[in-house]
Amino acid sequence: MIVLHNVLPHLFGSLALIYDSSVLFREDEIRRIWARFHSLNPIDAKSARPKLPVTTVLAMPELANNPFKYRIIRYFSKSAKQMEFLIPPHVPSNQNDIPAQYYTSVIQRPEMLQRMYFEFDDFINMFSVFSSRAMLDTKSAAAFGIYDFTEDRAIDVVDIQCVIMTALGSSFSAQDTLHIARDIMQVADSDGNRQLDVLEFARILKRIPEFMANFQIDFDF
Ligand SMILES: [Ca+2]
Repeated sequence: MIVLHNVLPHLFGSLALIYDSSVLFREDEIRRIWARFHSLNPIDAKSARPKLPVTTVLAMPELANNPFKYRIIRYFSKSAKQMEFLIPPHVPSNQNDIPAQYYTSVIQRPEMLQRMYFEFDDFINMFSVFSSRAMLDTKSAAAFGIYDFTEDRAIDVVDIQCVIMTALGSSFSAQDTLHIARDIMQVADSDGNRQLDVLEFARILKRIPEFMANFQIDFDF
């Protein structure tokens, strides 16, 4: 690990000031990630804050076939996070009606996608969290944010239904996913309040050895 503040200003000018030594990558790796970012033709490429449209990020080969790609861009793009109206206007009252298609369709509206972009710190943060070097706590915090489809900072049965339907597509009916989600919640919900906070969620992930390997994307750089 190197102290990036000493090195990067010479490479990338003021942009570098937004990084700190907690970034997992070496200097040469950051240069290559920077080159990858620019190879994707960001808007305002010569400015201090070039921006990649999220449609470009979604089309990256590493993400294009990932069923969670809309949740991933929502989690990592600062501009997307600022768009509060992305949050579904209401949770359907009947849980059998839902779920994943409802939530992802809100995010996928073209007029919303057009207003979201990745700056380089969003981009490298995504590379970092999905890297094999990231710590469990980092990955579990990101997984919590990505899987919290309803964006109320709790994982409940609806979120778990959304995760199942997003991961598995239409192989299960909404009714089936509801049963599965309730079973999972029954096991995972240690305090019985029918939802998981970030700490309960992290405790569960610690008991799942496959999580670290599964929550990994090998971005090319
Ligand atoms: Ca939630």
